[in-house]
Amino acid sequence: MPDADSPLLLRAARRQPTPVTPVWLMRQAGRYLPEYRAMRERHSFLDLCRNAEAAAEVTLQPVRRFPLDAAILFADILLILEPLGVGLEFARGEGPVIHRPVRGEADVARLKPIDVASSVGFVFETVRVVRRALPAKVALIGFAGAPFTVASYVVEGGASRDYLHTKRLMYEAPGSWHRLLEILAEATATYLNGQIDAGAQAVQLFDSWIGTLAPDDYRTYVLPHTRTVIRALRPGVPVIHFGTGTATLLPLMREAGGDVIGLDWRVPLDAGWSAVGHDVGVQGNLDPAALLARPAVFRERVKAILARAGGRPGHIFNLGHGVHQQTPVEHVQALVEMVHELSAR
Ligand code: 1CP
Repeated sequence: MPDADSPLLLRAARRQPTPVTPVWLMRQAGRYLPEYRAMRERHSFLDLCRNAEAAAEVTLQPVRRFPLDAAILFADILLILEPLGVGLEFARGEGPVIHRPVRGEADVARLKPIDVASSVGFVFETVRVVRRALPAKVALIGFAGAPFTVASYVVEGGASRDYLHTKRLMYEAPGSWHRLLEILAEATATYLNGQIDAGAQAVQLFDSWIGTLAPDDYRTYVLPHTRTVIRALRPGVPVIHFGTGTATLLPLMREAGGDVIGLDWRVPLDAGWSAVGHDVGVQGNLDPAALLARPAVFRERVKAILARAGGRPGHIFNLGHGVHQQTPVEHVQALVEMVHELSAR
């Protein structure tokens, strides 16, 4: 497709000029939307993910309401863990639980190989269904968890605050740690390439919890594996590399790879962009909590973020992390419209 006809999000990811700044929101499909809650009354979360028609419907819900520049596939970063044999469950109201966490060398040695095509093939079907239904100007973003963030669930058994089991394995049994991350990196690359082959036009790698690490540990225990994933991806498809709490990690994340680095709200966008270098794009970075305030209040913050981007090609507007469940739907509507209005050039 000639660049002038390609979706704004893809042009911005390639650092080409766009008439307005493209915008999408992490967790734009989800519990703040009444139509999502209605679907969840009839299906469990895993059923929604496994049923391509239902997952496609949820993916499209926010795109029907708001003038978004991208849809993000409805799935989860942990789906890829089902075949590992660790006992993944999305418990009601509690988030993900892993019943047999991987804590030591023997646990790593016991892991089953991940056969991506047979275990998460339904995700590729969702991508095909969504792409057929989506207007040409709206890009479809595929995604996966980065090896560290996915490993943190495998080792902790669920969400965590201090990542103590994860860090103990990493420091005490580095051979097993690297083996675990190699298994995840290989499966993740296959998984993302499968999404790309099915029609995903860009992919985001979520390293949401990487901010718990100091830069030296990131360099030693994580960077090589994230780099393996990114280098294995089909050329020409933009990669967005996102994490939170990353102010001190940004140059290393950039070294690991990505055409666009996702910034959380704790770093001023211009400082973050300087830290990663202006030869990559940036995505972000409104505090998702700002959407709980009136639109007139967050409008000033949107203006400030756009001012920090300075009209430079390569900015994709997003929140600094996912939409909170308590967010009023009208505020999301106002945000998406406001980004286009205030960034028109
Ligand atoms: O109860 C429900 O309805 C399920 C809640 C839910 C949803 C809507 C979960 C369980 N996952 C999802 C969808 C999801 N997860 C998407 C869909 C697309 C979109 O953004 O609209 C995406 C991209 C994810 C990715 C994901 N899952 C991440 C990385 C992004 C992030 O938020 O940092 C992580 C860490 C997960 C794990 C996970 N899955 C579900 C929950 C509640 C969590 C987080 C748990 C925790 O805090 O550790």
